[in-house]
Amino acid sequence: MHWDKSEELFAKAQERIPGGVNSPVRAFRAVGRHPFFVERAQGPWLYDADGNRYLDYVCSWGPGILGHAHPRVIEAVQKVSADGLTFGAPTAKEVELAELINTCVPDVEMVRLVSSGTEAVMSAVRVARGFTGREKIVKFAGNYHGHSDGLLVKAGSGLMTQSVPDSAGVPAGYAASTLTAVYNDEESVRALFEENSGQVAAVVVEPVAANMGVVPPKKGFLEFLRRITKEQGALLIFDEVITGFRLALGGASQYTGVHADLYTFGKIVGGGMPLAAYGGRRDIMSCVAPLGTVYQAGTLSGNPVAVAAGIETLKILMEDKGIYERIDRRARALAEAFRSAGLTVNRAGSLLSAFFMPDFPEKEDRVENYEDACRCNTEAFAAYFNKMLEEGIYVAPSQFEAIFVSDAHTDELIERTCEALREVLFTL
Ligand code: KE4
Repeated sequence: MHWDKSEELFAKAQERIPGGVNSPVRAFRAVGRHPFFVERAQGPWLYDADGNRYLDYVCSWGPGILGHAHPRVIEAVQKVSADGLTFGAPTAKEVELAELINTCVPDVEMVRLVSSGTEAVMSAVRVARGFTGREKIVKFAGNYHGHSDGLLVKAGSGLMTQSVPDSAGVPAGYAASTLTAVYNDEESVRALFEENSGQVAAVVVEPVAANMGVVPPKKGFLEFLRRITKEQGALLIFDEVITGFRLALGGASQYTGVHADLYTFGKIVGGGMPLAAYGGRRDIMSCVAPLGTVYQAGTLSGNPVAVAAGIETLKILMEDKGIYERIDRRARALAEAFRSAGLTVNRAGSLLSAFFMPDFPEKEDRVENYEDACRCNTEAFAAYFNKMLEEGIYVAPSQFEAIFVSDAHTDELIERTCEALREVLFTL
């Protein structure tokens, strides 16, 4: 493979765009190489500017559950675009998408469409504060909820203290209202509530974590979060930007049986277009302006083109629920191939991560929280990533991202991937 055209584009891109990319992870810095520039995609395939073809397991970080450029979604977008791209006024299609979301996730009695996952989570947190009249938010180390100031934080020094900014430009004051607990550690949550009794507006959690690599909740953990938030008068927010419509048509509440008060969605709900959403209990969402006093707005919220992509995607998922059995089965086959090579694998449905732990391949290990995940051998991961790319297989360019299986990854392609994995992993 060669990447001359991508190199040329990357040099130009870096002149005008910070790091040459519009989102940091795309710069491939974690895997020690320059990014390829994508020209087009179809089904499970990405094609780059040099004509290289890759089997895509990033799926644009999740939206691509149907594979790229699904004909029905493309047709819906083309058709609706001809009638205008944006009106800044309500449309029937927004109501249709809101009703489809409620059909899939009945807990979402009312929903607000926005343009990114960041905006969805930022808004849900503001609503939780407005509804409860409380200020503090509990999040978990290793969970990512977008780049709003109050959520770009990490655990402060020492135990159970306030969080500190995890980015330049975030005022300490913003971070101070966010408390950071340990994923899968009930005691760390209990202690924060005891230390901040009556002050916690909400716990925001990835019901299956996928931003420290995939880390599923331990048995009883989500049920515990549901109980303690109810006891403490705080809300439970499921950040389902990744898990929504992926773990099941009904997302994490269907997959785990645990029901939150507010949910955020992104990625799949927009069918690959810039559309996300937050919603939940009617009494809580009734706080949102103009109905209530919590302000949230957006010029392109509910954009008709994005809504058309979202509607068509959800309709396809609703019509063919066999999709979930297929993508889960294929992800299971991949997980087994990684495990047979001695990697530590976490999987939830069609989401999985293979961790290069220090004892790889001698001993299998466990990754149950951010601290475990940080023990990974990122150099070994980078070597694996680059060898897989040479094989024409594109996995996420970071140990702390997930592998996403789509319905376009046929059984034959999965088998081909497992063969490549075995070859690559045994030569590492
Ligand atoms: P966006 O603002 O990137 O649409 O969504 C933020 C977000 C919120 N919540 C969760 C659970 C998320 O995973 C994300 C974004 N996911 C990352 C990938 N892990 C997006 C990729 C990127 O940052 O370029």
